[in-house]
Amino acid sequence: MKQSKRTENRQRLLAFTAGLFLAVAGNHTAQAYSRYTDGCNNCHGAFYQSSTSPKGTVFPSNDNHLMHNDPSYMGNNCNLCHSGTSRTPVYTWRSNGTSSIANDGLGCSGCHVGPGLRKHHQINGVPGCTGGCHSSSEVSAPENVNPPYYGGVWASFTKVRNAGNTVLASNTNENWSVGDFLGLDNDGNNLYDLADYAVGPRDRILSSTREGNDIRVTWQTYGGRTNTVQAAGNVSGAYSGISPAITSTNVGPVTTNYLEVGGALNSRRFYRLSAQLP
Ligand code: HEC
Ligand code: HEC
Ligand code: HEC
Ligand SMILES: [Ca+2]
Ligand SMILES: [Ca+2]
Ligand SMILES: [Ca+2]
Repeated sequence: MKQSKRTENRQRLLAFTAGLFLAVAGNHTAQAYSRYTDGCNNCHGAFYQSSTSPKGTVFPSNDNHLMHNDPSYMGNNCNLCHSGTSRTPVYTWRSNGTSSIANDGLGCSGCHVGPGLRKHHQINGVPGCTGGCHSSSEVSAPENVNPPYYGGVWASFTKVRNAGNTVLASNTNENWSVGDFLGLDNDGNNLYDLADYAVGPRDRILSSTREGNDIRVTWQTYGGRTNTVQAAGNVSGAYSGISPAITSTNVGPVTTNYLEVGGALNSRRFYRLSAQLP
């Protein structure tokens, strides 16, 4: 019984052609990821009392389910995800909802909105969400748009808030895991929260300082962003890239720099930054 279920899951994974799940009602009948156990678990583990994370996330008490439902963490109402007292199956795109908003539950897609989640998988090389039901050009809402469950009429059923989280603190907004302030990449461009240009400020050059024949350019960015330093002899250009693409690590504000060897040998030098967007 267990064995055949696992084989079925593997086959569904190989047939990763339809979408992860849909955020809106309608056309839900024959999708590939109707239930969590239709294949999400192949990569993400069992969910209930499970510590598996392909992102390397550390869950409180090593339990993804607990991070989602325990009152010390997200405190999600059971029926934001569940549909009956038997607790299984769990659907990715619907649930019973809560008693006061009966039968209006969006399930996982109340927070993990379909287009953004699919794009996040795609950009990280997880194959096949697009092609069958979902187009690779489908539009996802930007990082600062809250998914349906984030507050509003759902406010008393979850503590999750603020998709474009700017607060570097645990157990608030989107940050419920251990030791990182990474929430969700809601729009699927691989830039999280402050690092996403829809949320955090633009990159800013702080200084350009002479060191002998060289110039050190120092700038303010946000962990996760990728910049290239460009230089020109005139303020209006033409600018060309002088550094490799530099990806800043960590989360939140980061100061980084690049030394242009021989930069001070130019009679005049103007610098600017370009940001690499996916
Ligand atoms: C083939 C493997 C695979 C399958 C199947 C899969 N995922 Fe993932 N998922 C990944 C990987 C890999 C990542 C992490 C990418 C990264 O490094 O951020 C990920 C990331 C995520 C994230 C984190 C998104 C974020 O914003 O950081 C969520 C939530 C998620 N998956 C949910 C699901 C759900 C729900 C399903 C089923 C509908 C599913 N996944 C199916 C491999 C998979
Ligand atoms: C974020 C969504 C979510 C919330 C909220 C949630 N659960 Fe779950 N729960 C799941 C998923 C997904 C599974 C795994 C289902 C599967 O493997 O088929 C699960 C599994 C379970 C199981 C194990 C069922 C079994 O037979 O293996 C129990 C028991 C359970 N949940 C109880 C609860 C209770 C009680 C609450 C509220 C206090 C709750 N859950 C809140 C998503 C959730
Ligand atoms: C009320 C909002 C909410 C609901 C409903 C919800 N999630 Fe989440 N989920 C989150 C947030 C926020 C995170 C990120 C927490 C963090 O990393 O700090 C997350 C993280 C995850 C991760 C961990 C990804 C990783 O490896 O880091 C998985 C997998 C996941 N959710 C799957 C599900 C599934 C499956 C369901 C439905 C059964 C579900 N979620 C329902 C808000 C929600
Ligand atoms: Ca976010
Ligand atoms: Ca996290
Ligand atoms: Ca993003």
